[in-house]
Amino acid sequence: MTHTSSQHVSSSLDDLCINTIRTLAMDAVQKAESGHPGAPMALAPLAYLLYTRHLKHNPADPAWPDRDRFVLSNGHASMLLYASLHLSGYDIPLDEIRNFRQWGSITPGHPEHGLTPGIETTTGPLGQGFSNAVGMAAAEAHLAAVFNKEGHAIIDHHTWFICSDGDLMEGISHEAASFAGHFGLGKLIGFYDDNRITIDGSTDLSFSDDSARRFEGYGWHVQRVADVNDLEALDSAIAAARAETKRPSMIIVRTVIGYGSPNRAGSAKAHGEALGVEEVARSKEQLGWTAKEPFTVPEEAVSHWRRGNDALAFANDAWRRSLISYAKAYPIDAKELGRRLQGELPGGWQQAIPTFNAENGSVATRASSGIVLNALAAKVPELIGGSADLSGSNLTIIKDSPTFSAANHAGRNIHFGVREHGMGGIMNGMALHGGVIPYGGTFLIFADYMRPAIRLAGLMHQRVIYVFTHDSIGLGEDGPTHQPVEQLTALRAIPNVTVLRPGDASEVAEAWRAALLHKGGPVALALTRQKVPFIDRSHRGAASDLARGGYILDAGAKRSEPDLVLIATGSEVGLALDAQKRIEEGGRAVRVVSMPSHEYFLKQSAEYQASVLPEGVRRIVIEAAHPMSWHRFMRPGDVMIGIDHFGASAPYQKLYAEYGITVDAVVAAASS
Ligand SMILES: Cc1ncc(C[n+]2csc(CCOP(=O)(O)OP(=O)(O)O)c2C)c(N)n1
Repeated sequence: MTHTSSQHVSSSLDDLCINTIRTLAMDAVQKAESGHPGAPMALAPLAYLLYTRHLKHNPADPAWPDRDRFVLSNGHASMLLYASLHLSGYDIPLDEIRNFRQWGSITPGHPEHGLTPGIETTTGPLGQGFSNAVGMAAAEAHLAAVFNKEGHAIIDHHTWFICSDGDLMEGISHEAASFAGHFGLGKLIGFYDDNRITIDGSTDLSFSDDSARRFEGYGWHVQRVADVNDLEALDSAIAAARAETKRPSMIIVRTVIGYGSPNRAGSAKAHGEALGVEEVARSKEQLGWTAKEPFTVPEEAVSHWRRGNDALAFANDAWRRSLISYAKAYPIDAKELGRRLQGELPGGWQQAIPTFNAENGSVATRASSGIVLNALAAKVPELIGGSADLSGSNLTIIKDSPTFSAANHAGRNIHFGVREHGMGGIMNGMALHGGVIPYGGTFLIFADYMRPAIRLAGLMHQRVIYVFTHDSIGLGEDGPTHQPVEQLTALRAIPNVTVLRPGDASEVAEAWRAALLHKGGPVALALTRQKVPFIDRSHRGAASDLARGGYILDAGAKRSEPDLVLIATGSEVGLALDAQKRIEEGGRAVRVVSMPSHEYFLKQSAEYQASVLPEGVRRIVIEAAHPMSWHRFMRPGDVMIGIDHFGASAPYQKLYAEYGITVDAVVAAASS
């Protein structure tokens, strides 16, 4: 939205609107006796200005696809958002503000995506929101490049964010900012709340970066505003930021934390605790707020906040009309865009999934993954992603697509650079934006570098796909720094994260199918560097049973009820089949269960689970990883053949032999 200069002058009505945020923040935190009043009180003018004059949004239709995205990266200032959204007319009743931070409310301590209308992403862990905003801007740039036509800018919105000292101290903000500068995300506009206060006190204690030069160094367009209360200065900085279309913009805004509070303003005491009843009263007095009742929302403030809502609704309608004319001129593109924005997969995509045989299937699972990804990418154009500088190892390149670059945002191969954490946050932002399904690769060991973003993908139920290769000591010579041990267990421990460790090429194909069909959470593929044998399934369980998480791969020569079950994943499935043969030579009935996913298996009925893993039958689990996540499938007397110590630098065959992850070890355990 552009606005005439007559609106730029701060009026007493503007002040009333701004102070309504401040008083709601004070009151809500006071009532909850917990929360963060300082940043909302400081940033109220900026939020007011953005929501009423600059954001292209429609409170009546929070899901409008071409809306501007707004991210409050310093999510602890959530009351800034809740108050602004309430005052803008989003469906957040005042009672919800009264219930700030309470059980069952839609106003939790930190903003949560999917819970509250108008909240684009879950923020709180500092730095994550920053990277989400970068991902949203990347998705917008990509979709605009793919779908916009001459005279039809059907995807054309900005991504705005506010960040704080804490966000800028966190390393992920460096990764994401560097990415945004390099890839020329010109419709990304950020504000840095330069209040020089963190929890411990003044930033003098720990932070003396020259943030302006830092962002200039990334290739951002940087401006300063000396006082957040100067709406005119903010407005003109925003106009300049909009005019800059090739570079992301950062506006460094000087604020005073706890603005309005006579005894807390400018001090760390304003950051994260209620002001106290008396200080709230004093602050209201200082702000010229006359109402005595807490949670007072003056009618003039509401109507002034919403004065532009008709125009916003009209803009939303105009976009819908432009979509109709786009559909007339470009019916195929319009249908495709609609499908992608709905998150629906294209018809017939599953037919693209290749099948493997003994000739082409005896390869590392990372190699079969690269083949499946390329076959899928041809049919699923919303698959877009890459690797954190390991594309040749992760095999994540889509061979017939160009590279995503500042000059060509239509490319689907994203070189995330050596920025795993940034990649995780950017992927979350892309998925949240919609219209794309992001994937990103690195070595499984470096999942640790992106773990906070993976956790948020789980929390936000986002469809992102991780391609984690080099998934065990089986990577060999790179040694213990690169050999994952506890990572599978650690990923399995994150709620709503699905880990798939396929055992051969056929399971890899099924793992990708499952990853694309999987809605409501991230999927992590764990893939080998080393070759694994193709598994002949003519007399065995079908790879499609991967979708059940665990299944009877080989019922044993006798096909009777087993007296021993071998459970294995990934590269250890072949080993289990070899061990089965040896143990059965001794006359026993041995079943091999392939268990590529704990999460899918635990979703099956108790009957199914018991039919695969019969109670009372001894189990040996084989996985070249830490045993901790397997204990729930193990009973007294069962054995895990795994590894609970760091690996070493040597050829992988030697490591498996030295650490006792061998057929002999399984045979020995079977008779122990
Ligand atoms: C990754 C992470 N570490 C620590 C915290 C806890 N925390 C919340 S706010 C904050 C710092 C507050 O300073 P600033 O970011 O400047 O916010 P302000 O004081 O301006 O509200 C910290 C350490 C967090 N939310 N996320």
